[in-house]
Amino acid sequence: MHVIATAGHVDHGKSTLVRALTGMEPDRWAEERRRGMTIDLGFAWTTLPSGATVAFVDVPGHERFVPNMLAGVGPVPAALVVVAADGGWMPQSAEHLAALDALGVRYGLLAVTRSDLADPTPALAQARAHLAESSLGHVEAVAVSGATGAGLDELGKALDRLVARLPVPDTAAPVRLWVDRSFTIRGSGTVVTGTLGAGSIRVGDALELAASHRLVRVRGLQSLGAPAQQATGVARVAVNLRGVERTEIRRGDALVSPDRFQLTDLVDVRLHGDPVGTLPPEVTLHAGSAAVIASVRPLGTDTARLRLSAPLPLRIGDRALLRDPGRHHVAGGVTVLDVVPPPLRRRGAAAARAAVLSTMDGTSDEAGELRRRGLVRRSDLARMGVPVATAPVTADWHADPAHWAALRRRLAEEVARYRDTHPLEPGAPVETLRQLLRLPDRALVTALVAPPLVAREGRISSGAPGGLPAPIARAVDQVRTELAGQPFRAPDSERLAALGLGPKEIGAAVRAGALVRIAEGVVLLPDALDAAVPVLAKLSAPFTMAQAREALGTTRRVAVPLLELLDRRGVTRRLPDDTRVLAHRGGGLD
Ligand SMILES: Nc1nc2c(ncn2[C@@H]2O[C@H](COP(=O)(O)OP(=O)(O)OP(=O)(O)O)[C@@H](O)[C@H]2O)c(=O)[nH]1
Ligand SMILES: [Mg+2]
Repeated sequence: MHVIATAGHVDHGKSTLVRALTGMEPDRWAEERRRGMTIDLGFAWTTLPSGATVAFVDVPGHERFVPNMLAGVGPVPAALVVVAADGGWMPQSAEHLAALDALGVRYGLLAVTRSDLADPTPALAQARAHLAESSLGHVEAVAVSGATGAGLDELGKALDRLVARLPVPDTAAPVRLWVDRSFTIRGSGTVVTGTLGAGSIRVGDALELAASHRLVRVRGLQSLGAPAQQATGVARVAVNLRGVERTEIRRGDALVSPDRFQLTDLVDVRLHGDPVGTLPPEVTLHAGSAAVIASVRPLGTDTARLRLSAPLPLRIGDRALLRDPGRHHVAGGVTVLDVVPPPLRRRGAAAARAAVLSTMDGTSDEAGELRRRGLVRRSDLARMGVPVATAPVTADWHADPAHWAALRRRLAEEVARYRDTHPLEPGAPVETLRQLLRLPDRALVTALVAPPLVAREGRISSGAPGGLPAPIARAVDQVRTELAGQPFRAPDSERLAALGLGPKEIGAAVRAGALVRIAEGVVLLPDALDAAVPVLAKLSAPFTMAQAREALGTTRRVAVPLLELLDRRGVTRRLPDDTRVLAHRGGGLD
């Protein structure tokens, strides 16, 4: 299906033409028919000679209803510009064309209507010249009469040529359905309609009410008046929603694929149209079917920051329109450059930001986005409208390579600094490092670890073996000297204190592998456990604790925990009568 919006001055024959083409009544309201004037959007559809289906969004031409017109045109990629042969180019012809131009609509067709009332040639030439200056460019033009039907066949063929040129949207794209109507159907509940630009909606889908992030369920679907299981953009769709009251959703709201759009009230944009400096401080931003007040902060010559009166689901590259409602003036179109722009706090930040924005054009730029943000989650990028092709640094985090390398250097520095200030600890805690590096996730700290750094038990250390502070290393050397020839004579607590080996120092020495602790306050050299085996092997089995203590040349303070440790390691085996044997496991202690 294709969707085309009408455009043109009031009473120039838009609705009459749609009626003649489709046999349907675009003016839905009694008041519209009574006044002979379109007030709100109308919808009608037909099959073209080729068999293609085209739906029309018929807009009002009266200047008072331009906001309605914009709500209809916003999500539609093509336009049928209507000019009356007897009216010629008029103010709303110009305003509607300015709107199409601002939105960057590139596909269009000109119909000169009421050609039974006047020679269409001058109006046609005049209108084509105006259109040629816009984003529509050089378009086909057809003279028609809604009254006599003259030119309608011609127009049908021209419409076929137009729709054949329309770009094919991505059916896998996330859904963003800008609501243009909402109503209730007895027995079904709330129904909303809109123009689906891309992606697919299926019955049963969960969608999000963008403004509130509320999940709603698609209970039923219609397209062109017929029930459907699925609708794929571009399409006119009516969505029956479960879990939402009619009063909770209205024109300007959007139904979106959950988690796929950034809801934002602050955007940086490039302006196409009036110079930024001539914009009033407040304008109306029209995006999709939404209209919100936007305060303008000029940044560069054609870039600005907009603060929106209500958040909208916007993405990088979106086109929208700025209008000064007081002056009935379309100030221009905008291309969204950034939906999560950085705050401008410091002096000179605005100028710096303008320089950055001057390099951006609203196309998805993964490398640029990473460069500007340093670190960002894949899901956040996707919400901004930037699909990610590179590999994450960890989990769903993506990093700018230069930023990542700098973080890696800083991590090494911080680990070294921590070791100097906390010599007794086995490395810097990951959480401390996360805070020092101002990282949003501990997983990033771990991901930054590269040799010679090592991560162990929630800490990062430089990994250099034997990295004991000098006083502890000296004390351990002294212990080694004193234990020479009597490896099981563990120093008593007094001796340890005299050597400066308190619990913390002993902990550090144990972690460094310089001592083994067999009980609280009882330390031996690391090879003592191995050395005990041949000594015990010389005893006749089974042996008692007293025999073992004597053979080892030590006291019960050492012998008891030492044998218990050997039991636990399966080197010795304790029998029911408290004697022991060596387990037969061929030597080694590991
Ligand atoms: N003779 C003649 N009258 C026409 C033709 N097209 C429209 N009209 C008449 O012109 C008047 C306005 O036509 P509409 O179709 O309502 O115009 P519109 O552009 O939809 O107007 P708005 O929606 O209010 O902007 C109506 O009285 C139509 O009957 C035509 O081709 N020939
Ligand atoms: Mg009309």
